[in-house]
Amino acid sequence: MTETTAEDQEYADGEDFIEGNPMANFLRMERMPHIWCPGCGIGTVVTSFAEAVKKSGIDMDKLAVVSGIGCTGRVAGYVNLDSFHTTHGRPIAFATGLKLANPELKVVVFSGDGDIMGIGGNHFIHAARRNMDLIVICVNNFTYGMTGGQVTPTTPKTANASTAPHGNFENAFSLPFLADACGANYVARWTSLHARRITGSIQEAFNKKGLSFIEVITPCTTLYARRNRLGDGLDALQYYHDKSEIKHGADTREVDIGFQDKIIMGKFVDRDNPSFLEAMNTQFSTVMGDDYQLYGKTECEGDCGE
Ligand SMILES: Cc1ncc(C[n+]2csc(CCOP(=O)(O)OP(=O)(O)O)c2C)c(N)n1
Ligand code: SF4
Ligand SMILES: [Mg+2]
Repeated sequence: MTETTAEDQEYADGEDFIEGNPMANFLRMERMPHIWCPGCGIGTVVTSFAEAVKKSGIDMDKLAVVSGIGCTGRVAGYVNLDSFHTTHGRPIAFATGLKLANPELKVVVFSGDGDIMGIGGNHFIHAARRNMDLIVICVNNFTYGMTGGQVTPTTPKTANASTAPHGNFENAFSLPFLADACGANYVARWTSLHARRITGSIQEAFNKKGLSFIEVITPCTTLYARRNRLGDGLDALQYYHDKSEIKHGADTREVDIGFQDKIIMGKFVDRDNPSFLEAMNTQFSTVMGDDYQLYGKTECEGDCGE
């Protein structure tokens, strides 16, 4: 049993705390066990997220998680927050509505590569273009895990998939490049081996305005790894260990990932361009002057019109 630290105890909010499981207050324990396969990395990303929530001291009543459909989409059902398990491809659209209806909320989209970059790709590029005040965590396992291992927009070239039995020949999206090019304020990539780095990035993202995008490369052991004869979850972590390199500030045009090739990771983009809410307040204040009441004041601290 894990030892309970003073920090855990403090976080635990009294009686609800289940001794020995420092994550118990963060999770809907009644929904355990989860559905994820042995060696799957999604749980690691959830733990890193929980750590970030804990360390940042963010008010959990002001934090919401939105997922689409897929193995990663299940996250929304397991976190003990206001959370929404929406339709496949639509979590960013849903999250945008949530944020604009209640700008006080920190809204986190937590979903898969197929969900956010395949069917939901259009929502992603426009949210990034608008620099919408959202945190988007994309669990990139290079496949449609839940539905049987089909090719996604991030499947590396030559990799085998159920819809590419002779190897994928399509170009893959490089997600950090896409996010950067579309206008996101913060862009980072890690693998699930780099759990503390993921936590650090999420903590940073909590303090950013505009769109923060965090990609986490993590194995789908059951469909992607098995089909490509890459071993189990531990073998995936070994690959991440051997082939990853941290390059903060790297040019996102140069961070694409080939099959079992090197993985460049780090914080690539950290800028403070006006977020959607800031830009809206600036424009409307300029046009309407004192007749305009700033919307979502916490976002712009009352000086958006300057
Ligand atoms: C509109 C719609 N299209 C297709 C599906 C079927 N579907 C459910 S989950 C999924 C794949 C999810 O893949 P990804 O987002 O990468 O998540 P993962 O399972 O890999 O974590 C698909 C295609 C659906 N539920 N709804
Ligand atoms: S099918 Fe893949 S992504 Fe889904 S839980 Fe299993 S290992 Fe994880
Ligand atoms: Mg996926």
